[in-house]
Amino acid sequence: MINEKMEKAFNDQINAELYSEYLYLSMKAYFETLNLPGFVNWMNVQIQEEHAHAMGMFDYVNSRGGRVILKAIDCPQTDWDSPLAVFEHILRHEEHVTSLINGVADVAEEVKDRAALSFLNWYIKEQVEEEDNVGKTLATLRRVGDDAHGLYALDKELATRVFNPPVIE
Ligand code: OFO
Repeated sequence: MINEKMEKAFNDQINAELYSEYLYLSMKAYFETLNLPGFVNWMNVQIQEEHAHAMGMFDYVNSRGGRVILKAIDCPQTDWDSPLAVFEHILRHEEHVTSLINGVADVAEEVKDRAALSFLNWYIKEQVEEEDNVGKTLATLRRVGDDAHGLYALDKELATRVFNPPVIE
């Protein structure tokens, strides 16, 4: 049976993951208006990943005899100045999510829930990958600057990203 404080930390994080999904959906809508299909595809993959992150915790809380309580999802930003501004936002957001995941792991340590800590290791490693992935695209966008050809080439590259359903255990 899961500890009450641990259950609340997971429920808060489920909300944060669903907010991430919603934020990336909003960014996808922005890229649709710019007619950049590769960026739209990248967002599509990101949306599916965030949904999988939320559902991983959803299933975990249930497997531990806990109760998932869903809350309202905050309204995401709807407009940005440029693709660069979007990726700067994503990196800031993922750094924030990393600190939230670390906070959930802190609760697991506090209540001595070793099973939850072991489960959270997957998320801790995933955040390293998320930040690295976004940081690389951000660096490319900074190099591209206002060059339309560079942006077109990056859009083609982002079009190749595929969603591989994660195995979270
Ligand atoms: Fe769920 O990793 Fe991004 O937010």
